[in-house]
Amino acid sequence: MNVLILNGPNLNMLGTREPEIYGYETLHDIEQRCTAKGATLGLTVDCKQSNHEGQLIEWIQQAISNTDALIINAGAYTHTSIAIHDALKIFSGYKIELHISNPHLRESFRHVSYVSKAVDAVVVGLGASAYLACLETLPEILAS
Ligand code: CA2
Repeated sequence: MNVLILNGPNLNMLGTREPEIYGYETLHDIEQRCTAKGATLGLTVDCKQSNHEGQLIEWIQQAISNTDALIINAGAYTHTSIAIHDALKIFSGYKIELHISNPHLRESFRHVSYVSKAVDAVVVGLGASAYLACLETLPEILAS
């Protein structure tokens, strides 16, 4: 089973600023842990990050043909991007929206998610370990 983990704008800054919100782990560390965890679960995990909306859409489109599940933290595009929403609707595999923080406890502009309307599950507020928690759920979900 192939899993794609997509991270959007500014998430390449994880571990360098605002640790009280996003923790101390870098994206590189998180991605390494995800790849290793995936291997123990029989999942091939590919991790990508971009600050560009169009690049994220390209990767979602490419995943259509070869990916079983997608975990996406679209960053601030979550709250603005109908284009990412539309791309996710086309991807027919299992889709999880993930946020490290809980956007519902933050500014009101973070309370709307265009991503939520196009995914199977939403995980918020668990911190960076949410990526690993999502991976752990996937073997059972993909087998059913
Ligand atoms: O909680 C999340 O995972 C978010 O997707 C993070 C986005 C934010 O716009 C969403 O509302 C919720 C922002 C990512 C910015 O990441 C940074 C990491 C370190 C330092 C500064 C920003």
